[in-house]
Amino acid sequence: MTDNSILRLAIQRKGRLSEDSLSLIKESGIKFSNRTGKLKSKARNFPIEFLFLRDDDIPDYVADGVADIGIVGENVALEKSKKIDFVKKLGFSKCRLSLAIPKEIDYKGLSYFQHASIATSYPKILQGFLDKKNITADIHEISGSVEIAPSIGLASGVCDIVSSGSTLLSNGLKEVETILNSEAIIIGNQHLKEEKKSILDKLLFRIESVQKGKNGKYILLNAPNENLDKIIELLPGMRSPTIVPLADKNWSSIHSVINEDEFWEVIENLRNAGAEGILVVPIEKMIL
Ligand code: PRT
Ligand code: ZN
Repeated sequence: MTDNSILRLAIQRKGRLSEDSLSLIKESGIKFSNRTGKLKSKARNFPIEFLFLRDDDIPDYVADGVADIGIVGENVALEKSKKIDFVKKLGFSKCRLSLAIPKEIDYKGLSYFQHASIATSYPKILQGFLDKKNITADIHEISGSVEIAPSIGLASGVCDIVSSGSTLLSNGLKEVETILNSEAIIIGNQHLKEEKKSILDKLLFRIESVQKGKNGKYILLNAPNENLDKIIELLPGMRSPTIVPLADKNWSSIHSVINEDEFWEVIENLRNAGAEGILVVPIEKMIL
């Protein structure tokens, strides 16, 4: 009988997802032993158990309920097309699934792939894309080294994962269409018991706090009192900024939180509004 008081999380054992998945768990304050070679581990201070698996197997295990949730790339979750929930995007292991062709070909559009052969490890996602575009192609499913297929005469194009693009380049290929943008996600079993759901909610709350902390910066600055209103307007903050009087009674210190994305623009505007001694510090976690 399964133990409903513990949530089972499947993580990639070794590969591109492993390190960031484990860091996220650690940053969420969950402690566990992670000796290499171990296939299972229980957290010491949170009702969670880890299963370390090959990423391709994780959607199956989650669909079957052997694991309750798992961390995989969206590319793998979609290709396996299992009955699973897409619970949360995690923002790491970003890559794209793209179509690529020999670089000397003058590419004029998707019609290049009409009746062509395409090598890929992602036949389902590719078929779905081609169907939508009314293209009929011959899909060759291969499990690895997809990018060499054109040079050995196996296919006239490939559909593969691209990150920096250097693998395509070194195999004489160029990227011509993006089919999917992917990142790591949490997938979940569709029939989680209430008890497990509430553990998952606690975990998600922690993960969100870590993510918000990463996006936010704590900012401290000094401003002349006559410009305070103008400066406060420039700072979105969590609710409203903290204002502390300085020894010089014409000046105040302002503390707030700003978003990483708008960081440089805000700083520039603050300086123009007379802010001085601007200090920006990272936030470890942010609870809203
Ligand atoms: O052993 P296991 O089956 O668990 O691992 P795996 O070898 O199948 O997967 P792994 O660890 O390579 O990748 C896990 C996940 O990381 C993938 O499913 C993607 O979601 C994500 N990811 C991010 C990538 C890449 N970046 C990536 N660059 N997965 C693969 N690649 C490969 C790609 O296949 C190609 O060969 O890297 C090459 C391209 O990289 P660039 O930088 O040269 O473009
Ligand atoms: Zn794999």
